[in-house]
Amino acid sequence: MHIGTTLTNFIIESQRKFSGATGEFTGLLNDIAVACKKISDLVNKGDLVGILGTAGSENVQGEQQKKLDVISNEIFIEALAHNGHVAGLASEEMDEIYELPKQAPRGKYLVLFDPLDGSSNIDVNVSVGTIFSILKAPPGVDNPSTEDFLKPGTEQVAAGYCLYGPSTMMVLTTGQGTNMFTLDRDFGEFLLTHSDIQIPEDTQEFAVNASNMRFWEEPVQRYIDECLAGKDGPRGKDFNMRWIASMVAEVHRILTRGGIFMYPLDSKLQSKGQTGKLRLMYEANPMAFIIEQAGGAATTGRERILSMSPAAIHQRVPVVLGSKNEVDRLTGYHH
Ligand code: AHM
Ligand code: MG
Repeated sequence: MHIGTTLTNFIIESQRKFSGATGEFTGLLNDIAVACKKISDLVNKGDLVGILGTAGSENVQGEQQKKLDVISNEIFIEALAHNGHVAGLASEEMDEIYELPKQAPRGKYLVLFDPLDGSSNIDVNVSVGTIFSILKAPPGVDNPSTEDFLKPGTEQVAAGYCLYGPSTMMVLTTGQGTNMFTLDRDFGEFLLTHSDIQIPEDTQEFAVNASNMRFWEEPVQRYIDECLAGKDGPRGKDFNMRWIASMVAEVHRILTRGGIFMYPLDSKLQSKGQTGKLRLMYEANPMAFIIEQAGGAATTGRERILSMSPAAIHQRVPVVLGSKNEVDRLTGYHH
């Protein structure tokens, strides 16, 4: 597809190959793009429209002030629940899966999303993003159950994220490579700006929250120690480090110039009864799909993320993803 084509046109063209395509998928991605454009607009306006700050606080009229991640969640539901493209929704911001209103037409997809990932960055004007994962809904079921959402990542029909950075970008995979679109604000369309991204297999850049170092497991300690030892150590090269604390921005950097990102299991998380920091269904799975489709790898350190059998909507998993040779090395250290 030629650079500059619109997201909508790109999807229509790629759907043409499927004889059974009804246009519903195109409609769904359009709904998602609309939601992301609205969130992008709010993120850009920031303090001008009073949407920063924590939920629970009150404005001068005594009204509840909403945090941007709550508003983003509402924007997503509003954009998706009434158009007949989905049968159910699940979000980081909702404890239970979202059942569509009775009168809303049902569609054949399920969407899981993190409406605003990296929320700790909102108030300091650093990049945040939206992550989404699309699954097939069970046919003929009006109100899919939680179990219907609990499918391994290999069953994702599509996955993507929208990065609200200096420019707003949508990155999408439908299982035929990973493509990047940039929002042209003048005419409100996402335009294809990079097609078929390939992540370099090797890298000299890692991303990890190093303040957790003393809580890591031995294989992660070893891997990072070796990177830090630089040219004179076993790796024989110097490494650079980045940590934005926004997974979307981190993954975007890796797609652009390679690198390894990890949020490994650590004893601090374990002491809180957590099996990782990031969530499998709407963070790890969609990002793993995008990364694999760009030639990278994504594991928990022990197993491939996309092959995991999920047990709960908000299940947490350790995440290691990015340049293939580095992910393989760290995964090898765990075995
Ligand atoms: P969130 O969904 O509450 O925003 O948390 C997920 C984010 C990721 O984007 C990022 O990689 C990580 O949490 C940052 O964690 P930390 O605060 O330990 O740096
Ligand atoms: Mg998140």
